[in-house]
Amino acid sequence: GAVRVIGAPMDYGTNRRGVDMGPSAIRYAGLADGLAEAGTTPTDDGDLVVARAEERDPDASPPSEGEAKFLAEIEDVCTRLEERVAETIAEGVTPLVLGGDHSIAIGTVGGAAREADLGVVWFDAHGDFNTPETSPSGNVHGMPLAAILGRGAFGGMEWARAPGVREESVAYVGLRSLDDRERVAIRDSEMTAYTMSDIDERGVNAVVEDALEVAAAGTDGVHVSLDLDWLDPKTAPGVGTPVRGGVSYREAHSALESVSERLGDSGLLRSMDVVEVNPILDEANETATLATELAASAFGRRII
Ligand code: DIR
Ligand code: MN
Ligand code: MN
Ligand code: MN
Repeated sequence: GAVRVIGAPMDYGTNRRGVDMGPSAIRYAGLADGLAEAGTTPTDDGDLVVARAEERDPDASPPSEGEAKFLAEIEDVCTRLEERVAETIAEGVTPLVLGGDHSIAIGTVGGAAREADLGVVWFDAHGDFNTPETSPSGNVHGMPLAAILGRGAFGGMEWARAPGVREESVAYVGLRSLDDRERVAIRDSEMTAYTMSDIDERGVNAVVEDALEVAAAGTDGVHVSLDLDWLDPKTAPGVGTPVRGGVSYREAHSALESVSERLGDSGLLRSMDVVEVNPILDEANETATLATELAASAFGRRII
């Protein structure tokens, strides 16, 4: 089918500069060829216009203790992204959004869930389930899933809620780093959380199949959110918040191949984002190359 690449070069949601260069690095690594080899017809929409952090008006969103940083700027970018994603899906095209930090998922999911019940599979070392109140960092890339599910309503993030996503249709894969209050919130939620221990015990394929089942059951389609720090930092060094003990190169490919096997034929892969690639911290564009290959696997590329 048709896939539209949309770049979201935003790094307001994280401490480390550099993920704003993710879309360029991922394209440079051969994304269009990979998607074509997967049998899709890719088009490229270019990048959303995002002011560099140094160029933004410092008075627009003054960073203060205990509050989410750059919230006004993030809302602006995500609102524009949501529009673009919704239009793309309305045209029968699957959006592939390139981050940028993980806060861009608010825009992608918002657009994909606009007129649909949407399941979500979140491949990440982190839970991204903080709110402006619980976050120890104030960085919005640690909050998008909570905000999508309406948990940020008391922290100025009500705009981020996507009513088309129900907690019981959300599954994590590969968790291994949670903040204390975030862990409690995830436990108390209706989401399904598969950790790295589950992958150790059952193997990545069994876990991913279950996660896809959770997200596909009773929904109109599934959003796949891939944070590159899901992988082990030895395999994906170009990320801002590496956590050791992640999945290997082969496990990651196998997981994303399961995505296309389970969702590809049925047309249930509604949208995808690939986030947190940081070219400044990368080694010779290795992580961007990996992001490219994993996206191609998710859209159906096979060895033979
Ligand atoms: C941490 C880190 N839990 C926070 N989160 C990250 O700042 O909320 N998410 N790195 O991707
Ligand atoms: Mn994340
Ligand atoms: Mn919205
Ligand atoms: Mn992460």
